[in-house]
Amino acid sequence: MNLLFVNTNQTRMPDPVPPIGLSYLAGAMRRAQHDCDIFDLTFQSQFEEKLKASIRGRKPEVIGLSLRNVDNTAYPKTVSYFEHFQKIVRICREVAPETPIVVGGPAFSLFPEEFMESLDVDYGIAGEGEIALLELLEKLESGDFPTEKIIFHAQGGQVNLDELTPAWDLMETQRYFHDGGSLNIQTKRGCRFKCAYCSYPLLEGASVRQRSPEKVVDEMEYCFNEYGIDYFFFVDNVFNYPREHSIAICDTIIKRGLKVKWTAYTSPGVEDEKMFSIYKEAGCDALDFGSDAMSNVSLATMSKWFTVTKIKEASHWCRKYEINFSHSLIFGSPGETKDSVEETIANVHECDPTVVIAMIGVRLYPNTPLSNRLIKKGWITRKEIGLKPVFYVEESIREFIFDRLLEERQNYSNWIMPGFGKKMKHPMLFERLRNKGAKGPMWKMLA
Ligand code: B12
Repeated sequence: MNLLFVNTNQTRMPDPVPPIGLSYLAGAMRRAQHDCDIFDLTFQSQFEEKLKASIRGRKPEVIGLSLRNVDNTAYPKTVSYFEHFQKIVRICREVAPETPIVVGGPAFSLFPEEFMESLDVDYGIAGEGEIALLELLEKLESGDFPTEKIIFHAQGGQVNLDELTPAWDLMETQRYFHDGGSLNIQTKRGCRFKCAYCSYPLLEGASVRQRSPEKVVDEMEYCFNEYGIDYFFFVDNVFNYPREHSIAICDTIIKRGLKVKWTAYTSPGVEDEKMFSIYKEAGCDALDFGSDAMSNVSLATMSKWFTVTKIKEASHWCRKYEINFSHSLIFGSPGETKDSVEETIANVHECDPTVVIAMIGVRLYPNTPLSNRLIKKGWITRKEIGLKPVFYVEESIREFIFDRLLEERQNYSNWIMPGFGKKMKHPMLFERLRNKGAKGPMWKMLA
């Protein structure tokens, strides 16, 4: 079939993110002989007329919209992208009223019912798209229109990850690399941890499915040779779990002599000196630890499975092996007190990270253990956890926490607080740095 995918994401903070979901999806569609194109909104501020022209010119049989971010997940300066999605759907309907519109992507997968109710689209696929979309297209092609409007593929895990093939040729890959400082790649799907607030197991499934290290490094080599990409972002929820899998990838990079750098999300729970030393040898430049807190009480209430000791160790090894590192923290989780806040702040200083990314408030998503607990307690109803973002901030510290963290940010240049705008609001500076060839996550350069 003749397909047009639209990457609806225009967020450029902290960096423009190459739409890897669409890249793998289009790769899978092409393998099944579908003819695909991608209309990408990332680099287009005035896109209305161009999108219309693209639909008129291509005359797709199906339009696929990828919805990545519901909002910026930052509090208190929250930005919602819902009206932007509505506008895109309106344009598609206006130009091609008869063409089926299918939506997918992480934003949709988190709120499938809510989006289906509020967007004028025909079908939605929640979860990974490679198999589900192929099945849907087969049905549409044969005129057997499914009665179910939402197809759930979140926990399925039927996609053979060794068959993933990116379709970067359909996008401005070089521009993404220049403006964003890396190209992304995925080595596994799923997350087996049960952090109280987290949506990742809901998005990708609760068990980990791994891609063969050889295939991962084949993809890196391909991107290196084809596009000159020498800096990668591993988009896995937790790159260092399973530890052996991440090490096998590093060993393969080293064995093949691939001269690349990379960054990843990691957990301080799985680590030892050997791991960091191999990471460094394989080109690890920066790690973002999803630590969440640095007080054992707060870690426990968020159902984290590591302690402050492990966070300190991880920080120590990063410093020893000269790996840039950040700790991402969430202040205000249930049970947070002034003492736990002060303990976390003191430990941040002891860990001495390149930066600390501090968020206030826990964004609630449907079906997470935390949301279920809060619904049971009567703090919120399921219906209130919707497209309009809700953040939990522990009542007893609400007054105190904002001023306290702003004080840290004032005194220490390595405190980044996305919910307060400011520091992340220097696009000109970012642009200058990228023009000078700066690679890797922007936070590295903000300290
Ligand atoms: C890695 C990551 C990042 C990295 C990205 C680095 C990079 N170079 O790519 C960084 C740290 C930069 C980042 C930043 C942000 N992120 Co982020 N990120 C992720 C993460 C962990 C993985 C995304 C990913 O690449 N997945 C791998 C690809 C292959 O999967 P996929 O995109 O989901 O695509 C599959 C399906 O969704 C589906 N699909 C996709 N499109 C379509 C289209 C159709 C038609 C169909 C049928 C199917 C389909 O098929 C694909 C293949 O199976 C997700 C959480 C998660 N596990 O999904 C959060 C996530 C996407 N991020 C999120 C957010 C909020 C942000 C930020 C706004 C945070 C902030 N305040 O800075 C920014 C925005 C950046 C931007 N420019 O858009 C949220 C979005 C939901 C929400 N609350 O709005 C998520 C879901 C995390 C969460 N809180 O639950 N992020």
